[in-house]
Amino acid sequence: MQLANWRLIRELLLTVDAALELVDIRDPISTRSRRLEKLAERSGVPLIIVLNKADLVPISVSKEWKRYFEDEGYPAVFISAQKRMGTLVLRRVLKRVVKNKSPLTAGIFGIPKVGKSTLINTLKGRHSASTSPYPGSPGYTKRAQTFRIGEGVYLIDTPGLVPPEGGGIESKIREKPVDSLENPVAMAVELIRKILKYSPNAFKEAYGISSTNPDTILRELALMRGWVYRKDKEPIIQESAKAVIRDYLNGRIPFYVTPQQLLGYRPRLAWSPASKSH
Ligand SMILES: Nc1nc2c(ncn2[C@@H]2O[C@H](COP(=O)(O)OP(=O)(O)O)[C@@H](O)[C@H]2O)c(=O)[nH]1
Ligand SMILES: [Mg+2]
Repeated sequence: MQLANWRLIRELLLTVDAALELVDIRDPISTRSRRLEKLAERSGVPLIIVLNKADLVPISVSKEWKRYFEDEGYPAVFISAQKRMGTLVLRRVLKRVVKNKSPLTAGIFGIPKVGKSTLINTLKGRHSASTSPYPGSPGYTKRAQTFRIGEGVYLIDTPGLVPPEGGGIESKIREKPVDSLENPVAMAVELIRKILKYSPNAFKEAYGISSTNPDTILRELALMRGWVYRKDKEPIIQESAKAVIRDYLNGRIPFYVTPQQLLGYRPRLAWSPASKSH
């Protein structure tokens, strides 16, 4: 993973017409970067909140989070980069925020594991033959790649630029590749507690494990998978800890939070046909 480079991010923000901030819709507050948002604002660049992984939450929750960010003043869309859902709406909102400027270049930002690479692949897939480098300033080209995702629409990828923020468990598990995490067991225990708080049946559904004790969950998962020490057949919980973190990031453990649960805030959803809807 590359180091955060705010100078480079600032340089990129000066180059693009709009910024897409990808967040994980299962917990958008813990996966956003307020520092990026402030920097975009100071650079005068419109920033769209892109709530990704919407295939993992009920549609009503997606609508609530979209509304929550709109109430904060951001254009917001929910998508599933993996299931190719919502990408037409995203293109439409992008064109709207740049007032139909053409050609347009948007930067794609977000902390690790929110789905930036997946989104780029999905968007360029429709135009697979037409990816081409963007003739931009040479300063960022070492790290940023540009893709053409449609007629006059360019997307700049920014791999590894925006660091996780806030210091909570969502940032800790995204700071490094899972295999390099220094204390995966402690992190998995913290993650399991968070998941169970909002999703009490998560581990029953994901692994068939009914226990709600994090240590028991890790032990049982290791035994189930045959991750045991040869000598004494004791479970290797470092392995199950890493599996839990990976499965969580990949969406294999059912979990999400609502604005109401997290912030005590219930966005008012407008249902009338005249209102803006996704
Ligand atoms: N369920 C689901 N998983 C996704 C989606 N987009 C990305 N992922 C998964 O999230 C993980 C991180 O995605 P990646 O594109 O590598 O994130 P990046 O680090 O921001 O580039 C991968 O396991 C993806 O398969 C999505 O829309 N839905
Ligand atoms: Mg990536």
